[in-house]
Amino acid sequence: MTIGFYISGEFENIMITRIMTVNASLLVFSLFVVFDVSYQGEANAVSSTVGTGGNGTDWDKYTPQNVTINAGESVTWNNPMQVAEPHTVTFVKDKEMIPPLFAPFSVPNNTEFTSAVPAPNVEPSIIPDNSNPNNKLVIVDNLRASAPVAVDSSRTNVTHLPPNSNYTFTGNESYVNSGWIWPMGQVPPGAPPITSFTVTFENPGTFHYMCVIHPWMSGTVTVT
Ligand SMILES: [Cu+2]
Repeated sequence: MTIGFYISGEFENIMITRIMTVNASLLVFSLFVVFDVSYQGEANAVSSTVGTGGNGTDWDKYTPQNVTINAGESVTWNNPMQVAEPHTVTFVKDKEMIPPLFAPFSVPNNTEFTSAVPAPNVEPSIIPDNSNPNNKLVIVDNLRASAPVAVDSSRTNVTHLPPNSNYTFTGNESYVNSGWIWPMGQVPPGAPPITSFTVTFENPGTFHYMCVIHPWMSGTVTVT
């Protein structure tokens, strides 16, 4: 890797994207190993169940893709896949709120990173911070993409939800995410144990959602 790559801002962005992509699995695994999470009970009032992903050609679809319910009812998403591929259920009010899976954060140059997992082949992604010579950039998992979270309409109030949440959705939120939903029994060691997400819809409307891992996956909930 040469310093020359980082002179142009555009090249830097390309490199960041590339590094983020290449190191995606490794970083996620590392972070999941040190996550400290707790369980919440499954929701009891459920009126619809939607599969996130399936098998064969349905692996990147929500089934059913569109559901219609009454206000006050709930939808529960699970992951019926036979391989350990996660999906998310993510309501995004506008495109700016689509979260990157990884993001660079600036830290002082003397910041040291010590691996917290016994695996021998891990290393943080660190590149120069061209906007501040005293700092460097470390590329980390974006919690907003990987964990259950809700952000209000002002984008300033962030609520971190427990795994397998039952979230009550008003429809005004700028962002609501399930976190990575794994198939039952296939949550990787140390990952947040998320195998479902339940949303209770308070108000009528048509609500679109997507998967942040596979952004071409989409579905709708129509509340009458
Ligand atoms: Cu997906």
